[in-house]
Amino acid sequence: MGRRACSVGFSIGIALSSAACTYDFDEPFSKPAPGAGGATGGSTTGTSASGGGGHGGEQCANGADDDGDGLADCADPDCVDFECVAAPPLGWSGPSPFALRQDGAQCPPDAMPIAGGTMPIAADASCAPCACDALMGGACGMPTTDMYMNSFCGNRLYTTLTPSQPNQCEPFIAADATSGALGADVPVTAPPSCAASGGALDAQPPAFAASAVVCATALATGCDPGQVCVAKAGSSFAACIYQDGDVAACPRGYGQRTVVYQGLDDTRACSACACDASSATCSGTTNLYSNSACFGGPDGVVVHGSGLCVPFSTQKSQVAFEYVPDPGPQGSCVASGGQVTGTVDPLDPVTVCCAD
Ligand SMILES: [Ca+2]
Ligand SMILES: [Ca+2]
Repeated sequence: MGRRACSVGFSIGIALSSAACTYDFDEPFSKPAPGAGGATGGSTTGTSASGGGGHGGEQCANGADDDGDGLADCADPDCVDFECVAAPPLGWSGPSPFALRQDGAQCPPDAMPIAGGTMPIAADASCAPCACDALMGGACGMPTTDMYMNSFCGNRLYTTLTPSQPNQCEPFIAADATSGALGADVPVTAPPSCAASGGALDAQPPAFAASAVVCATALATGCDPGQVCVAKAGSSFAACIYQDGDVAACPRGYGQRTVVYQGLDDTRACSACACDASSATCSGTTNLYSNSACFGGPDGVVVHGSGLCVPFSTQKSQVAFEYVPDPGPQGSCVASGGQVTGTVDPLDPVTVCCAD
């Protein structure tokens, strides 16, 4: 049995594609809803970037004048932890505080964290071995027996016996020179099957090598043209600009490049277990009698498929044979499958470029 493809994402309002199921990661980062960040005000980590709520009730990254003094965000002197800086190059957002491997780091209230991590860890995965139950079903056909005119079943074929049904005495007219019998293989007329089991995936949940968070403050306002209102980076954060996608080169002055992925697509699974019953065989014997009623013990016993020529010398023309099948088909299945397929791939990259 396989495992569904899964995606793991952080709840940041960005839809993840092909998310057949979702892992719940412990979310180490604050996630204030846009415009409602004041609810988490005060849960700081003592960095200068954490005081998003200004003095006097002004929230500093929501684009609004919250305390009614006519000044919004960076324009409001209450927002001591925010500042106006030169706007980033075209196509980039920020600068915003960025933390890498800073578990528990809190973004300023009203910031919209872009949380994720760097490259995924190649977690171990294995499949339980595939196994096959005993053979079920199938059917065997009637084997022929060739009667030869010499005792070593050479090329002097006299006749071929074909039973009409098993366990039935069937007379035939023997030639005087009949002296050897060779039984053909018993055919498998309907292949049997086996129930497969095993193949379950045993895998560690996917994880990032390092967690990361960008404290996006894209809504903040209150600066002159050509500038943007941003949270000041602190000791736990670097000042960085960012852009959706995996951008190969960072702008001048922001040369520290990190690609943050916002989710992981886990398509690991096990290939289906299968059972091959093609090696199953049928068997049986044909008893040869020197009378036409299969009376008494047989005068020759042909084991089908053995390749052994059975002496059967008779001067009587009225003889008989009886095919006695073994239960079948018999044998065992060969299991296959149970191989790990799929990968863990990062989703939704954001390129973060931090100041040199
Ligand atoms: Ca505000
Ligand atoms: Ca204000």
